[in-house]
Amino acid sequence: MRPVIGIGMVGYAFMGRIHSQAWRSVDAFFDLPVKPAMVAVAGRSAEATAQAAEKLGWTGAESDWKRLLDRDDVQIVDICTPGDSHAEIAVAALAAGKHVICEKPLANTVAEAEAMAAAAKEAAARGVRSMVAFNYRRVPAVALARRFAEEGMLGEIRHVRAQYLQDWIVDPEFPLVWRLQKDKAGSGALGDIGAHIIDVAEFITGERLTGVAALTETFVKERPLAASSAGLSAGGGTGRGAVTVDDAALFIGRLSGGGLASFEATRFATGRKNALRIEINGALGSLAFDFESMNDLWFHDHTIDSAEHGFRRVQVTEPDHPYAGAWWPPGHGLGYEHAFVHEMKDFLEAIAAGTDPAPSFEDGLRVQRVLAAVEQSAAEDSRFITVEGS
Ligand code: SOE
Repeated sequence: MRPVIGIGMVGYAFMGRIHSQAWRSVDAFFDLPVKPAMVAVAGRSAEATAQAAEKLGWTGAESDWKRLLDRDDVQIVDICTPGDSHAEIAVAALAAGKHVICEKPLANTVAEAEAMAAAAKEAAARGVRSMVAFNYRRVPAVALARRFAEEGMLGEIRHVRAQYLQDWIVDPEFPLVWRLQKDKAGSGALGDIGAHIIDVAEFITGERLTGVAALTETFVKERPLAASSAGLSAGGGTGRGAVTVDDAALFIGRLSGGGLASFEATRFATGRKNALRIEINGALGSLAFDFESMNDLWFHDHTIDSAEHGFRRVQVTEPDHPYAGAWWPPGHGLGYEHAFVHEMKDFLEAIAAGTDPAPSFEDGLRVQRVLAAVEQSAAEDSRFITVEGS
């Protein structure tokens, strides 16, 4: 009999739904050393939380997240709330001896992220683990890209070209949901989706962004107040309010290995739905990935005869590819939700092995420092800003 590990999740909107799906599936597809139990979900309204628990597969419901910390049957706290509550919940949960997985970006400010990283370090000394949920690292093609880079197939990295393009708020009448409010979300496209491409770039290359110069813009400055919101759809109410975050962020940067990088995060790329794209050019070869074709990784081997040069499509659906073998027969492919299952698998395995999972809160703090440097640069006429701690 494997030991049971109880999970308490905070928040049940878009991220809570997908984390629930991951917790429901992970034990069915991976051979885990522990058995996850979906003990309880916490939210503010008792009635709505009970309904969410029933729908999403949680045994219990709590109308105050603090009650999860008092429960002996909860060993993991999974934070799926907007960024303004991450620090408070994570620090309290770690102090209560709960392992913590927290949605990205880690926090809304560098100060909050520092407090979380310090709490995580102190907790790790007591065997309590923490992880920030940068899910795209665990898309098989992205994990394979890292493997290629680690194996030296790219050689010295000269360029990273990363984009995260969405278009869900192009309509100026789309309401002012929490992701468009600085006090709730910290920043806009920058923190929400720019954070992902910073993490993916650093993950694949194993390098750090050491400094940036940036431009940000808010194209639609005022929107209808939100009457309701679910996932990325929302209904407008009466009255209007100011958009207090960026709609788009562009920045260039230097990599710790000497390469140059460019990043673009926008919610105004009409026709691009969830295009997380990255191309990396090394001295020996290049990689290209686009989440809109997430089962493909494109690889160019620059060491072969130039007559055969060109990008080759690797279909990342085979048993030898990261995570893929646990799922369907070769060639059948995966979707958005699978990376979250992989995240839970790796987190549970690290807890059982007594090792620190990645990305750590320290990694989340580093991304936060890049976000802060981008904001500072944009506020100072694109002045080049050195990333703190790099
Ligand atoms: C909204 O922009 C969002 O849901 C992000 O918050 C997620 O992190 C990303 O995976 C998809 O887009």
